[in-house]
Amino acid sequence: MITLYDMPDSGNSYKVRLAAAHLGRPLRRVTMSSRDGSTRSPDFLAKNPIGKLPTLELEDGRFLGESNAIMLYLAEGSALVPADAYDRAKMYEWLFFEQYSHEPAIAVRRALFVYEERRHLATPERLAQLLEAGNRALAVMETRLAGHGWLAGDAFSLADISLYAYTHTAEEGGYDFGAFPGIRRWLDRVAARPGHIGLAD
Ligand SMILES: N[C@@H](CCC(=O)N[C@@H](CS)C(=O)NCC(=O)O)C(=O)O
Repeated sequence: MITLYDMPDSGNSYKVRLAAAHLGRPLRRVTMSSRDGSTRSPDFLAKNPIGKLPTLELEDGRFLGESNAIMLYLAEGSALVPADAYDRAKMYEWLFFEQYSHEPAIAVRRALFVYEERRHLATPERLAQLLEAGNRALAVMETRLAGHGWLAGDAFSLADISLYAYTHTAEEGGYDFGAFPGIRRWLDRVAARPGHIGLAD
């Protein structure tokens, strides 16, 4: 069976578990933590040189890092990857957006609130900068979701799974969905999909 090295409270790890649940792919989970130094151990760095979770171990012993790359590997040939070339490229566009413009603000601001050991990094300037950057990302999503059911093409795809992972916890980071009704409705639609699992599942 494929093994997922993951961190229970991490949206990046959750993405992979959510995609696997929708695909009906069982995963053996090895739970790790960024707090105990295990992601910097020589043993783990041999699996993934950047020392990050999630990391996937294939049945033949090869490894794969980066949450969106892992999802793409697991979902290849499935309905979670649009068959149409343009829709597929739009899905990739959202996956790159998620890593460059969304997660670095939304996930990081939430972490400053949720993790005790990060509180000292939560200066007013940093919080304001992350709020502005995160709201900009949420506004981009709202523009799409105000008039469409899903992010890429007309069907639920990896784009929705990837962006759901941290968007659904954004309020814990102080983001207000008041100006983003399309995102709210989309979050409900994603959570209502058959096969959906929560962050803590
Ligand atoms: N771009 C990576 C980011 C992975 C990442 O930052 N993982 C964090 C948890 S969310 C981590 O492994 N932290 C532990 C550490 O850096 O030691 C991905 O999408 O997988």
